[in-house]
Amino acid sequence: MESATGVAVLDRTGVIIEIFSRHARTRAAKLQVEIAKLTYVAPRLRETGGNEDRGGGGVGGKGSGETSLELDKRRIRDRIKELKQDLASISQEHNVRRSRRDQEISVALVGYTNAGKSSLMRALTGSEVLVADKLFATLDTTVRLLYPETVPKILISDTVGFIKKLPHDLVASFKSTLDEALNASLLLYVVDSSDPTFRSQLEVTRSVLKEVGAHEIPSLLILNKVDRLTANSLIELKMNS
Ligand SMILES: Nc1nc2c(ncn2[C@@H]2O[C@H](COP(=O)(O)OP(=O)(O)OP(=O)(O)O)[C@@H](O)[C@H]2O)c(=O)[nH]1
Ligand SMILES: [Mg+2]
Repeated sequence: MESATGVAVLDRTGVIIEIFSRHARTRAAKLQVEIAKLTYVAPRLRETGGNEDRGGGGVGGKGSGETSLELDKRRIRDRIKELKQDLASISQEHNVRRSRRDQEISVALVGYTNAGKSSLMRALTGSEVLVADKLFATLDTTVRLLYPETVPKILISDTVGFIKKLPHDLVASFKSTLDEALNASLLLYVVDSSDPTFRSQLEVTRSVLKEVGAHEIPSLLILNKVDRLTANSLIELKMNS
């Protein structure tokens, strides 16, 4: 396909990493995208038996003057190690901030990508987080106070959306999402109720969170985008959920 079309051909994981890459703005997001690319590319080097030019760019980030496969692999390993150290120091800062917030009541918005988590974040906190009709618009968790302010104060966190059939440990932002969720006093599972597959999307979110034990945390189901439903399907939804 690549030689016939002259463009890079990616599999599902490759496409998702590429989307992440295009949306990455912060240092943490960029670091983890590079780690994911390299982690994903390294085993593929073995499969294809070489590091030939991939034409249209895409996932790769090949350096110049790489000659042998072994050398490439060693360089990739070294680079991944270096990037992970950088990222670890950033997550350390996040952990310190999170532990300072330990005494506070916190609510985490979790759910499938594009469900409307950031829109709800805006509505609850009045903050200007990015909302977009895209997969993975949000790549970093954001924490803001519920507004108007309450006593005691309540913190709301917007997190990275999940998606089916993705090895979630490939991209570190999922780890910070999971940490955020684990630390929350309440989870709001946001679903796009106008999507016919919302039940299976909810299941993806639930099962990923269950893996880290976050299913023990009290939660509410938020049926979002009900304005897109017909009156009848809304009634049906109310009866069946
Ligand atoms: N019709 C309708 N659209 C909505 C609603 N809530 C959000 N949207 C739209 O859905 C799209 C995705 O919204 P976001 O809030 O960015 O979704 P998200 O869950 O944060 O998505 P990611 O950060 O990409 O995982 C945007 O185009 C929103 O304007 C709603 O209640 N009704
Ligand atoms: Mg978002």
